[in-house]
Amino acid sequence: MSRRFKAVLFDLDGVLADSATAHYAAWRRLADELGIPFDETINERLKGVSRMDSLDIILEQAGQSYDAAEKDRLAARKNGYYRDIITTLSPEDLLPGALDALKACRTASLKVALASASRNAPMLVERLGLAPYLNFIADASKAARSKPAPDIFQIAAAGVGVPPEDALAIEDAAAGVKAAKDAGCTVIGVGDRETLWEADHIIADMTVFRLEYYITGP
Ligand code: B16
Ligand code: MG
Repeated sequence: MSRRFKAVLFDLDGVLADSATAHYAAWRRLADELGIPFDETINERLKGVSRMDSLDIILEQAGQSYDAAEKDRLAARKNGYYRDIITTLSPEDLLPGALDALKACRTASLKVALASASRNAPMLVERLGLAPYLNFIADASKAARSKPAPDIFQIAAAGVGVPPEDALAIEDAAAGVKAAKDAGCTVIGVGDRETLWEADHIIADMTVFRLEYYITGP
């Protein structure tokens, strides 16, 4: 699958940063406070999915319904718990292999964009010291629709001036893989094939990412 890609579009949570564990801890705290069952299987469905859609998935297990104002308050509460955790992050919390992947892209003179469903992406970029490696940040605040809609990847590709067909996307979530595929990108799934079956290629984690495997010469 080696091609002359011109850009690499990185997902954030679960690809560059270990913030998925922070999301899990924050949702778990909220679910425990509400007495709602929550486990790893439900958590997997939240990956790459927007905050409000994630809340709806969690509330499927609740024995009562919540109106829109209550849901807004619950989402804000979870986001407060999440932000408390991520304020403690530093460049040391980049996932293993992530920094090497970013550096390899820069060395190969590829455009690099972030394609994240998180409204907290700018804060994570700052905490993790990612700005010097990114040409463009596409996050939920720039897109009308969140993943699995293709918008965030289309915006990321446009942001670096590259057609999605010439971009390699790297994603850890089923919703994100679908978004990137529907945008027209070639997609590397980081995780397991069973969950990320729609990806063009699967790697277990970023430590085994080798840019030269995907990029042909000039
Ligand atoms: P926030 P990504 C996604 O980020 C997360 O994977 C997902 O679990 C989260 O619900 C979503 O961001 C929204 O995050 O509440 O911070 O706006 O993987 O697309 O970088
Ligand atoms: Mg992700």
